[in-house]
Amino acid sequence: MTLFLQASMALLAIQGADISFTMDPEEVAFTLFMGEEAVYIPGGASPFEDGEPGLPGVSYSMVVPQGMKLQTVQVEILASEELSGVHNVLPVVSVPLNSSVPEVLPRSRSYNENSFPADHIHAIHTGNRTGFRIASFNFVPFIWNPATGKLSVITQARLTPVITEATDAHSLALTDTQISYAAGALENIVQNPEMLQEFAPVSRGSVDGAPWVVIADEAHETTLQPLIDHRASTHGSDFVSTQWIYDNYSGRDTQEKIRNYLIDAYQNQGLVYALIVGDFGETTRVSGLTIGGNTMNSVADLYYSDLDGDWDGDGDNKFGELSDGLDYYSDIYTGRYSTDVTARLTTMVNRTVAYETNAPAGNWQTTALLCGAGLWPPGYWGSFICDSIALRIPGSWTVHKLYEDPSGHPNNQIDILNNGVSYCSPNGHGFQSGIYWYDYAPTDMIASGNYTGLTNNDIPTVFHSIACLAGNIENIASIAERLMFWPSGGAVAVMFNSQNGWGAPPNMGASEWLELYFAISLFEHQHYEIGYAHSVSKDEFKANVSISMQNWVLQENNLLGDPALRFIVGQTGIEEEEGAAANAPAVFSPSPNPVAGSCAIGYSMPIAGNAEINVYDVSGRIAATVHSGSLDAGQGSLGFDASQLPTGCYSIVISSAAGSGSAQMLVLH
Ligand SMILES: [Ca+2]
Ligand SMILES: [Ca+2]
Ligand SMILES: [Ca+2]
Repeated sequence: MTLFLQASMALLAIQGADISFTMDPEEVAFTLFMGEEAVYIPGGASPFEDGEPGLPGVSYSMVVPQGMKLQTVQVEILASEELSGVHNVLPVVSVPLNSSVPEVLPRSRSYNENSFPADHIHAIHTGNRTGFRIASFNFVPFIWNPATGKLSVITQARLTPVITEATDAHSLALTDTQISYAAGALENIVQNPEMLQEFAPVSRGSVDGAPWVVIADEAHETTLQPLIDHRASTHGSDFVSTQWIYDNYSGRDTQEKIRNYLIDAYQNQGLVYALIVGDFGETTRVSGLTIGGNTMNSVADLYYSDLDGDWDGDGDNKFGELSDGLDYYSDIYTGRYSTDVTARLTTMVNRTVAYETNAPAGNWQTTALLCGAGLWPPGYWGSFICDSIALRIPGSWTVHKLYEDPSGHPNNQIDILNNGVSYCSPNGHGFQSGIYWYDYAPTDMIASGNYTGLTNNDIPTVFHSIACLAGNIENIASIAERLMFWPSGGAVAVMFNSQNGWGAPPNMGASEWLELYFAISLFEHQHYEIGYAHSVSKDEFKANVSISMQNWVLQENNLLGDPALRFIVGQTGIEEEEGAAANAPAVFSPSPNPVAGSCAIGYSMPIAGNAEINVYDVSGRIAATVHSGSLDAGQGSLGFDASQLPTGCYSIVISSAAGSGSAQMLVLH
């Protein structure tokens, strides 16, 4: 009865928490693409499938009481406003990052109707995140008549989430460590973090089981022993052989036996991290996820992180399908050493342990490398996502930006990596053999043709990319694997895709969103354990964005490396210190604001130095550069002409070696 009472009180708390939606019509912005209009709102993405009108929506997520789920969301439209003009809304189009944009865009029957969308609420979802119940939905605040082109925006609405008992929900008792780790992630994700404590799973305090395990063939135990010993001191560790698992756990195949062991250890022994050793084969789950005629047929290690259900809800022995009822929220943190070769495993073990115990000091710890190839020139570039990531990296860091444009690209990325880079985001066209620039030679970005030049073994890099196939471990040695096992240098962790990465030009595609959320998780939320940052980035993406090909991207982006690996910055405590913040520059909203033509942008520099002032649009792209070069200490003002910028909401960002600051600008024409 206690449980029922608690749920009832919580139900009231949630139902009292109506969401008051407001939107300034001036925040709606448009970009022409292939003769049609892409529609933007701040933080928005279109939740519709390919061929549907690409009107954007905003997502909301919340923690709900144990045993409950989000049933529906009632919408009361309080005000709307018709936008001027006739609007020709671009359909949603998902494009693999190594393919061309189709010349004729898909177009659904919705274009023949008189009102779209039929429903403003989409993507209602509830899942289990380490015992917490997380609910989310997407609200599309538009009414469009494809026949007339009239477009209205809902400017004010009341959204009422209605929760109900979930018959399939199970209650777990988890350890304090498991619960606090999950709560720490969810604080930044849900709209009601003040309810996390009340709606938490039951605590069982602590248990005897090790929070960190490595799963491997028993033949590898000796090779792994230095890492097992190291993790004994950092987290508490255990070696679990695949032979023991296969003998003691049931399942349809070796993969399911491993997962059933993980479920048992998670529910009963306080498991938090699992490092799985093995190349493509008996330890890798191949996903049968099919979306829009594409089947993944590649490795999805999320199978071992999201431990709800059996990933084959429809019972057809194909895993990870839309019909299989996945909730996509990680319950533990997993990573993989993708090898069965002792020498390669030795390299990974030694590099991981040395990274955490013996890494040299130096500027490499706060240096990032962002590479952006032409994705769909001349209109869409990998530099867009790189610029969005750069905004999330602390201003005190050194950020190398190597960007391709129609005249070519820089080609010193291997030298920069060898000089020392703790985080690298190489964004280009991917295949198993590497990630490539567009077609301006030389085309190797990080690929089989140049990775052997890496000599950064004592200062290895964490990689994350949107590229296609670069993390396909089915291949004998994809570039992700080569970066991990190349003995002279490369990576200490790699997060690449096992199948196609997906874009949605001219908007950010699903792969770019995940890439951005990883940067937010690592740099802004300072989740310095790589496996944790990787899982949390997926949780945050799932909870707060709804977009075509999202589930695909969540399955295919796998971590090669130890999930408990501590990012170098998290080891040494280099963070945004108060002293640095006091010296950080500031920028102010322009005068006048809103602005149609010329304006003045004020700034403040506590110390003299080089600074950049850029204007970013809502998707994080640089729309204009106001200043680049030295500025004296003190307050000043710069002229800026906004007449070339489309109507919309922009961020003005000042960054210098001492830090960064931002302000908002509204452009109205
Ligand atoms: Ca299935
Ligand atoms: Ca889950
Ligand atoms: Ca392989």
